[in-house]
Amino acid sequence: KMDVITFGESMVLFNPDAKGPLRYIHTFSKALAGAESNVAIALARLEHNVGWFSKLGDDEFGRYIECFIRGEGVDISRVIKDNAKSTGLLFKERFAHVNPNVYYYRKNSAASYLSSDDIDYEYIKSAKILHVTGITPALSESAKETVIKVVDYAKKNDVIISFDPNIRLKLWSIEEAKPVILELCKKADILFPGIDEAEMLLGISEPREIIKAFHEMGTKMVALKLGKEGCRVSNKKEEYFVNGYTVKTMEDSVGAGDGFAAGFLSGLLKNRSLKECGEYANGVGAMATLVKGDVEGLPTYDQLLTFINKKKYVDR
Ligand code: KDG
Repeated sequence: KMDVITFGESMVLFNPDAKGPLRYIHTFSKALAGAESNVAIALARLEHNVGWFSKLGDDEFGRYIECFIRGEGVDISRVIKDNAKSTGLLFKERFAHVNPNVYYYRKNSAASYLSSDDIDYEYIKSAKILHVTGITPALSESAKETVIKVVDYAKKNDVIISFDPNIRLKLWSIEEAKPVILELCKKADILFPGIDEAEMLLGISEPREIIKAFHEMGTKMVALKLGKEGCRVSNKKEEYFVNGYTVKTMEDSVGAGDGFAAGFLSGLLKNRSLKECGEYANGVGAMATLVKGDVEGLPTYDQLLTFINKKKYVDR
């Protein structure tokens, strides 16, 4: 049985080698981006059985993505190739005073043509947990329909639904996003909202009230991300605030949320207490920010335990 299956668009990320407006940038480093594959890679490093899929162009960028994700030990057997479409790209633009700015080149990408006919439903059924994000329904009508259909199917077959709202206002407006994301929040067994996202969705900013509102909607477990403060986790019966870990130099905040989700899911799969799941989540999220790139900083299980002070660090 697969521990976690996830799907969603992965893209080739071009990271500028210097700060400043892209028109003055001459060199970029190639890397991998995509919220769902970030979660898959994080979970694979934490020793879980994970599958990820998407629709890729039959091009060099698609092959790069496949090789990278397969190389991390993730099952990519359900990846679909579309030889008439291209793999999506994204460019980051870095400045000293704000989070990185992102330019997407993903309109009409292969992944945006993902449709419910592409899905291997037996594969979905073979997972303990299905993880999806609010990025996929923003890509196209067919991608939106696919996420909803797969979630409904998984739910009917007793697969646990994990959902990260991941609201991307460069892909759709809050008016378009809100009803779709809220529908998915209701279906979720485990939900990973950021505090700002919760505010956009519910119009509430107090963590306890946010959690109460999501539970009333039907969500069983909520791990509310509070940035560097940490998180508040609840399963209706128990609720805790879990302190975050301070990092001295944050290299790249992108990917922290995906690390957080993976850390939490890993804790659940390892039968840890709710509070420990929150600690794993905070730990993996913080470690993701230590290295430039979405996935390069993600820890192995041993590295995570050392970071959260549950294991002694041996340097030589
Ligand atoms: O969570 C990180 C993602 O946002 C990043 O990898 C790019 O998937 C991406 C997106 O759609 O924004």
